[in-house]
Order: sequence, then structure tokens, then C-alpha cells
Amino acid sequence: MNECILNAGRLPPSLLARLGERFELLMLPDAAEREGFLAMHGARVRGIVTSAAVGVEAALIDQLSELQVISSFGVGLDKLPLQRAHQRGIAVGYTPDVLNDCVADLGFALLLDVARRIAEADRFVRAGAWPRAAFPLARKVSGARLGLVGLGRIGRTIAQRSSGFEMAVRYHSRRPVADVAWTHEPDLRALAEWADYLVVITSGGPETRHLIDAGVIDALGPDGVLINVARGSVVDEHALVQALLDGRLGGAGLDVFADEPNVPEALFTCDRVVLTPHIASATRETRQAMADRVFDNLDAWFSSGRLISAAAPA
Ligand code: NAP
Ligand code: 8YV
Repeated sequence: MNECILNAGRLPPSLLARLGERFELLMLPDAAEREGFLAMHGARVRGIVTSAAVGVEAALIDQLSELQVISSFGVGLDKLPLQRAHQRGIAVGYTPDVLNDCVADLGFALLLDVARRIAEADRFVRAGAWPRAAFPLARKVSGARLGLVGLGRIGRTIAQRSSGFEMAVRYHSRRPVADVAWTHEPDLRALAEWADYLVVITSGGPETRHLIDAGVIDALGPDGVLINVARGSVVDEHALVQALLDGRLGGAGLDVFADEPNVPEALFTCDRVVLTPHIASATRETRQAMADRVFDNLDAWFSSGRLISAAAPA
């Protein structure tokens, strides 16, 4: 008999089809029907599959007495009950590394777009404004100062991208990284003061909540650009919007937001921002690699009792 897996996330249909061939796959119903569903099926569930954006509630795993493993589509761990899972001996799998390139690419694309005003210039041409006016000047990227908030797997990849643009790189994180030549800056505000472009790529969750606050935004200043490809929670969104509207911050490129999919409406008419709907890993190649890792983690767990990519306990 195939192991029973519960889908609690939003996952690509091709992954669900593959999981359905290998396992008995159940779909978690809406809250109204959940109690009856869990009473009927909960005791059979050995695994949960979910996505980083949706996660799993600790209350759900508490209702699944036979749960052994959670396999998450994505690298962010902020919506997974890591501590509770660890206490229960439940293994947690995720998809690190396979998305580094695409998240770094999108971070860099946002940086280039905001600096060179590409989306704004596109709107200008489409509106038929070119024959009537000159498009305003932009900011140079090559040779500028890049500050990275976070130098993990993706942060490093962004730093590597910048070498082609001959940028000076410094980074902030709680601990300096041993094997890199880039300068560690222990004071985040000092990094923001130094940087022309500040790219946020830390983990999310309570530890990094509003790390980018009004003070950091003001230190970056009216010529500075903030890029966030980490989590909306890392930036004080209210302070960010206010600084953009007041002209105290030069610009922003945002892939993630505090209350997705809701984006502050004040940003819709602000030409200094470029907004994308949490798509940094969303290429066919990377999403396939993530889907394969989600499947392989579950398959490996039930074949050998080991995960290919295990998230460390909180
Ligand atoms: P990672 O390798 O774990 O790197 C996390 C980095 O954040 C490390 O450099 C870490 O350094 C730093 N950090 C953690 N807490 C910090 C704090 N309180 N203050 C300062 N720095 C802190 O993770 P990754 O694979 O690079 O991914 C990073 C994040 O990107 C994920 O957690 C996810 O939320 C986000 N992400 C977003 C998308 C998207 O679609 N937009 C896609 C993938 C990932 P220290 O531990 O030394 O502080
Ligand atoms: C995805 C992400 O959009 O990996 C992450 O943490 O935020 C993105 O790769 C997400 O996993 C889809 O739920």
C-alpha cells in the first residue's frame, strides 16, 4: 500500500500528478470541511507536501499522529513549524540551491530596471510620449556600490552577478562569511549609508521582521535604491511607502510584500518602483528543479529514511 501524503500547499499540477502516481495523495480541504476530513483520513497521513508561500500550521501537524515528513516547495522556512516538527521528530525537506540562479537573476533584473528606469521608459514609449518629450536621465549601475543584506546561498549568487558590472560589494549578516573576499559590515545602517543599491536577501520570520526600518531607509537616502527579493516581512512596508512618496528614497524593486497578494495601492502610481508578483524562482527550468526536489525528498524519505535536502531545526 502506498504511503498517504496530504497536499496543504499550492503546487504545480505536474508535480501533483507525479506524486499521485507514487503515493496516495489527498488534498487538504477548506477550514469548514477540515475537521471531518481529518477524523476520517488523518490517521493514515504519513507526509505533508506544501509550498513555502503557504506553509503548514503547527495545529495541523498536531492533528496528524502518524506524520513523519513535510516536503516543501521552496527555500523559505518562515511558514513551516520547524520547532514543533523537530520536537515531534518530523523531518522537514525543502529545495535549497536549485533556485539560486533565478532568484539572483530577478534581483539583478529589478536593480537594473529601477536604476535605468526600464519599465517607466516602456510606459513612456507606449503612451506615445516620446515624440513630445525627452525621457529623464537614469542612474549608472556599472561601478556602483552594492550592499547585500544577507550573504547566504542566494546573496552570494547576487554578489557574483555584480562582478560583471564591476561593482564594489559589502554585505551585512549576523556572522561574517569565512570564505569570501567581500567586506562584512556589522552595522546595517552603515551599509545602507555606503550603498547605492541595497538588496535584501535574508531569511524571513520573526528574527528579521522590519530589519529594514525607517532608519535604514533614510540611511540609503534619496539617491539610494532598495531591492527586496527575500520576504515582505523583512521591510517595514509602511515606512518604505512613505519614504518613496516623500522622495526620501530614490527607488525600489519589490518582488515580495507584507500581505501578498495585496500590494499598497500608493505604489501603483509611483514611477520610482518596479513591482513583481513573487516570481523570483518562477522560470520553467527552476520550478521543474524545485518540483523534482520536492518529489525526491519524499521518495528518498520513504525508501531510505533520509531526505536529500533537510531543513535544520529552528
Ligand atoms: P540562506 O542561505 O539561509 O541565507 C540567509 C541569509 O540571511 C544568511 O546570510 C544569514 O546570515 C542572513 N540572515 C538571517 N537572519 C539574519 C538577521 N537577523 N540579520 C541579518 N542577516 C540575517 O537562504 P537563501 O537560500 O539565500 O534564501 C534567502 C531567503 O530568500 C529565503 O529564506 C526566502 O525567504 C527568500 N526567497 C525568496 C524567493 C522569491 O521568490 N522572492 C525565492 C527564494 C528565496 P546569518 O545567519 O549570518 O545572519
Ligand atoms: C516560491 C519562495 O515562490 O523559495 C521560496 O522561499 O518564496 C519562492 O521560491 C515559493 O516557494 C512558492 O511557494
